[in-house]
Amino acid sequence: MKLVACAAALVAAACFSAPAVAHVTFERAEATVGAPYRGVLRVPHGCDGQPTHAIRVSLPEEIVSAKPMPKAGWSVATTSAPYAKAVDNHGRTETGGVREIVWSGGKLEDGHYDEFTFVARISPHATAGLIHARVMQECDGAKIGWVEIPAAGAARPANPAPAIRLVAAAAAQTPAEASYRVGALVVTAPWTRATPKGAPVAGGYVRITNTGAEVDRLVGGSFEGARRVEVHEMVMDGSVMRMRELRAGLEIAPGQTVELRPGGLHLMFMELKGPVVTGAPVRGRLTFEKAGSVEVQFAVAPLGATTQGGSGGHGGHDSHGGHGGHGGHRH
Ligand SMILES: [Cu+2]
Repeated sequence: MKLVACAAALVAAACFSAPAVAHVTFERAEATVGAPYRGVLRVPHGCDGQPTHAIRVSLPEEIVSAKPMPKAGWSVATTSAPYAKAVDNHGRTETGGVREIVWSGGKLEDGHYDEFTFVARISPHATAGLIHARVMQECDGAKIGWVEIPAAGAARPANPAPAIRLVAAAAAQTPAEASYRVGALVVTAPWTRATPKGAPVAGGYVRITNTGAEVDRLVGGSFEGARRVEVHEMVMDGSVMRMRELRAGLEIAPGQTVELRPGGLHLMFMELKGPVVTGAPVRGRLTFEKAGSVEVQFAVAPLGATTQGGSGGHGGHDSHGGHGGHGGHRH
């Protein structure tokens, strides 16, 4: 296609003198990598006084899973092409999708304003920074190409392509694993999960590796906001899984890593004074028979999470195995 960017002298003059608001721009100029994005293109005027009959948008590779919103009085058409990199869309792999959207056949008077909308997602492969969608505005016998992408540090061009600033998703998805050392023991990623209001207990999870030559035992600890801490195991009682206190502590043999996790061995924080809140780490302590005691911080995953990363928050994956939730635990 031949782009006629401000071809007529009159149009060029208009373009150079036009304030920023008179450009075709996105209503939302910021988006998050991997997140949904609603693109609303604002068209504030025609071309050289002529009414607009078509808006043609070329999407950059960072914008995926796009769907145009139909518009009364306009027909909408799309052109699809493969993506440079396939993306996952709710469990389905998409290898390609809409790359160009054209609204045409309508009439937007030069003195009027209108919006052209699509929904999409920002590719998880995208990196933070500016991206641009090239837009062709087509009128009777004239066109404006909103296609110019400014070089870094350069002045704003006469006909800038609408830009979106991509920001990285919060890095909180997979928190770095905390690690503590006490004697020959390495204590990794202590965590717990948020409790409902009024819950009397919470479970604590952690990995413990014995790098020494002697057996040690986890015998207890402390948890800010709980009266005491017990070490529990899960045992079968007939066909029902129940938890039981390990009064002699939990053995950690030399060279062994023991994992405390939901549905298995765990710490039990007894007689909570208040709810445990997602994202607000809680200070505590783990106590071992030989190595002594170590101060730790328990990360707090959402209610019902089955891993520290917080997956399983949708429910259904919880491997409580008849546990009935810690709230129903009797002592
Ligand atoms: Cu328990």
